[in-house]
Amino acid sequence: MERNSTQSETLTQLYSALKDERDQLLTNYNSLTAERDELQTNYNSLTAERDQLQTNYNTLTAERDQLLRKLGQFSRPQGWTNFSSSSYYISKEKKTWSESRQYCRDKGADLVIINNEEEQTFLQNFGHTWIGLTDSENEGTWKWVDGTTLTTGYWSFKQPDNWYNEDCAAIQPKDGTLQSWNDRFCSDRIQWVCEKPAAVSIS
Ligand SMILES: [Ca+2]
Ligand SMILES: [Ca+2]
Ligand SMILES: [Ca+2]
Repeated sequence: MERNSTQSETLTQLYSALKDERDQLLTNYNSLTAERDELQTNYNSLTAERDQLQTNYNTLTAERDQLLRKLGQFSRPQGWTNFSSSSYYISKEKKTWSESRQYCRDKGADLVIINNEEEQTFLQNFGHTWIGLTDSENEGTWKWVDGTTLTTGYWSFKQPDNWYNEDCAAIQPKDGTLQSWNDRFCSDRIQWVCEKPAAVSIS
């Protein structure tokens, strides 16, 4: 009898200990669940915040680009201006493509040849301008003024369209930095850009 009573006490203690442990585990579980919910909420609000910031960033970038374009139109450099390894002349006058080219050649230069994205981007600052590209020799084959065939073009959407036989390329910056070329009538009178190698300065 003595033995049974001891055994029963032990079981009661064990039961009580297990019950405590279960309660503790339950408490832990509840607090972990609450923590997880909190994290989920934080995550959601951070995601929303990030999306908002991204939208703001995009708006600001677009605004900056527009301001830069306006600034470029107002602060057009006089005479020749250097960029990278070339020197550029941005005209104030307006001429046909051939007259523009002649003007450049008379100055020991030629109409601009766009060799890369940096040059293309730089040239978005000066409004509508002729560039040294034409398909007047052979319709559809665009050639630079140095005789090389066009490889990378930065044409506007649906250009060149050879609308009523347009053969000379110009920049129309409103269409976006890397898609801004349009083929126009070579007889159109617009501004132009000449390019020549920048003078090497020895210092
Ligand atoms: Ca060039
Ligand atoms: Ca054409
Ligand atoms: Ca066109």
